[in-house]
Amino acid sequence: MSNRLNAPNDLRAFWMPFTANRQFKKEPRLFVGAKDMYYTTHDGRQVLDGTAGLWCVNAGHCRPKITEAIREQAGELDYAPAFQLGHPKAFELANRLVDIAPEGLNHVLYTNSGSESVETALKVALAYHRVKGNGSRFRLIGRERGYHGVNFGGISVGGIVSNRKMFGTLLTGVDHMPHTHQPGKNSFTRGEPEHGGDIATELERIVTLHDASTVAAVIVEPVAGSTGVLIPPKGYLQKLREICTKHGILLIFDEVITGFGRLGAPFAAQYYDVKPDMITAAKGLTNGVIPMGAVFVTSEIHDAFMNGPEHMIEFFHGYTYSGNPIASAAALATLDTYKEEGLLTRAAELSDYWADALHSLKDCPNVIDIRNTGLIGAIELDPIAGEPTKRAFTAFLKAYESGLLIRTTGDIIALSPPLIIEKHHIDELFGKLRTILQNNI
Ligand code: PXG
Repeated sequence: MSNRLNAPNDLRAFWMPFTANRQFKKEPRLFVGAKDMYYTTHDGRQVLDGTAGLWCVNAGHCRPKITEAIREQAGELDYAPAFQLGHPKAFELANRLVDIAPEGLNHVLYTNSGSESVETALKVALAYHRVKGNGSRFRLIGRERGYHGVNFGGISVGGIVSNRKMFGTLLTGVDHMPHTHQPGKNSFTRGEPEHGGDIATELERIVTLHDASTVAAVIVEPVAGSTGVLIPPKGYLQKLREICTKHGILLIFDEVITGFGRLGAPFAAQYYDVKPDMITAAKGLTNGVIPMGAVFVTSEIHDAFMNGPEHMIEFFHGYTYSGNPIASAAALATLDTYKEEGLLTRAAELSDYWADALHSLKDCPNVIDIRNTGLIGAIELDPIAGEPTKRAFTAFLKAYESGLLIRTTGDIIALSPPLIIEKHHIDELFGKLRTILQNNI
């Protein structure tokens, strides 16, 4: 039986997210199945997943334990009110999460996405200073080219122009550090670039400008993902930590992409050995299967709220689906799968092989930079004059036709496969990509 039967015949009603809707609807690309490293398309082809869906399917597709946990939970307890009531798995999960988080990040708030995790963390930061008697700390500092989801707080501290420019004044009291990309100086670096660590001192300048007493928090992605993979230069994150500590500013790592093993440690904070005051997470938390996010906070932050009359709500924030039973069950099964298969550290074992294969594309036409860390890779292409993004989008379409899923942003190809990837998949991925790039797209 052909999988074509699964194709819908009218695509108009769904206004698709971050998609060239008209191009897509002329030439639809639909997935109808997935298993481990491969998708099945509506026309019955296998496509190697070079991106773990959207950086989220870290354990690979349709893993039995996760599927079964969801099935069971749906039949046992489908929903429990999230406010003033609970269910056991949300607590069990929080304990399991804290166990793998950097030391000291002992408490978890649940959300339903990376965007909501960011909003939650920014609100915790503002409220924390207020409950500590420092209500004048209202400023939030992000970074150029940062991606923190698509809600108003996230796009305010974010630094991706096309995600911001349509949406009015955004949050007030926000400033941005410069990004760390130094083309030319750091081109074709493996791992952390040599140059640019000193860019962190720009934070000192911004803090001086506004006065530290007005600054609540700094938020950065340890590795900037969406903008096209910018690896932190040597010493950069350490320096940010120093400056924040010196001035009593909270440091938030947005680990929506880097969390759950992407770099070879559970979190980038551990990989880079820099401890933030909060971590935002989502995606790999449930292997992308069910929407769920989390914000990790230190005991110091949590405990600051635990005062006043005991019958009072301590923090006026939360979602109908915070810690949803089915999402909690999926997350627990995901953590089991990660543990049983050693996936939270697997990227460390494979990263040299990955980096060798990735950097071997250096000689392909129009490749102007290649960068990597853990199981992340980026290939920056020279834009076609007057037609930015077209070269990479063409590569994306050709890859899809040839049975390979890649992500592109601008003229950058970003790769982030499931952490179950084997060496022969890495060979298949870069073999296909070489053929595409050599054809002078
Ligand atoms: N923070 C970071 C660092 C992210 O990467 C979000 C927040 C928002 O998460 P939600 O779950 O609200 O989408 C993200 C999401 C890509 C790509 O291809 C990246 C994301 C989402 C979709 C595509 O780079 N990052």
